[in-house]
Amino acid sequence: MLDRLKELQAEAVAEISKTMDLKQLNDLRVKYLGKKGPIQEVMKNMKDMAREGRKAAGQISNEVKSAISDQIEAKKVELEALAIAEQLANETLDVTLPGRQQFIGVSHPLQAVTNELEELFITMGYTIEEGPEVEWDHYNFELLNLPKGHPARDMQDSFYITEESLLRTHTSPVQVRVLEAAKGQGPIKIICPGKVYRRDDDDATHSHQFSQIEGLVIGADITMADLKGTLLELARKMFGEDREIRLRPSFFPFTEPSVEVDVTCSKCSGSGCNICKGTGWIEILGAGMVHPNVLEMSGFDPKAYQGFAFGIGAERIAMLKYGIEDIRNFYTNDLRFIHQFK
Ligand code: 2NL
Repeated sequence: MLDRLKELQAEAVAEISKTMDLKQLNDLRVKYLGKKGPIQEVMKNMKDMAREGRKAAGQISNEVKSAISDQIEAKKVELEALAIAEQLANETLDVTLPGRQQFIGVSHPLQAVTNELEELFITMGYTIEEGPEVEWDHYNFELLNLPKGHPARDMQDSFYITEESLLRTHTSPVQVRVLEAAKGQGPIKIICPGKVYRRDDDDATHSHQFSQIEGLVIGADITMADLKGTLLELARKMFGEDREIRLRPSFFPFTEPSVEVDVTCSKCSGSGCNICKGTGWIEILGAGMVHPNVLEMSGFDPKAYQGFAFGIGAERIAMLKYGIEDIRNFYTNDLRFIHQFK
């Protein structure tokens, strides 16, 4: 019987030393030391032995069991160390490899221009107002001194939806709605950014949808000097602190007098180049003193209140500021274009 135990021990040692994986090792533990293992089997026969012999045999069998168990433990430590070493080798990080470039979104150039202008006018005490893009003829034209039949509201130029509604052709109706809501009480200082629509054939400088930013100031003693000072701030913020502006007479149905505003060319500073076409001046927006008819129709007394208004094309400003030559670049969403304006 002792020989049989020694034999089992030798067998187990041989098998354990050969095994190379933890699962197999555990199977061997069950095989040799489990309740149905060969050692237990041998021990069952011990009950027939004499007392003295039984004691010695029990001792030996315990020694064999603990020798096998120690061997298994040692092997387990060895295999676990091997597994960790292998994992470390496989999962090595080369921290010197260059990283993958992460693309971060940027503001669309039109959004950037709008944000910059909003920021400037907020610092001057204006609030930002928005309104519907589908507008009543009443607000888009009628209350802006453009009665039915007026040449400037030609069906050719607008997207009508019904007889009385259309896609707004400017953001002025937002301002008219604010005037109306104020019920004849000033002051008012607002900026109205938004998309507007005109029936144009799209080309490098025309788009049937574009972005406008209009401003309106109403008060008891607002003059053209206030308009000029405000527009000078605007020009310097957008095109550089050393810019100058000039006002040329113009016409809009909703302002009287009306002006077109030029800024000194920031590329050649007046000496003449392709951008300013040799004149040294670039047109940036239209403006004027709010027409008394407009004030009156919206419930303001033109004897008590005056005001100025201006309209800026956001695309035009962005094109001049960033040297963009084709207005269609703003709408085709080519990321290579948009990512140039960080
Ligand atoms: C342009 C010209 C302009 C206005 C817009 C306006 C609004 C009200 C009353 C009077 Cl509620 N005027 N807006 C005034 C002058 C010019 O826009 O060429 N925009 C691109």
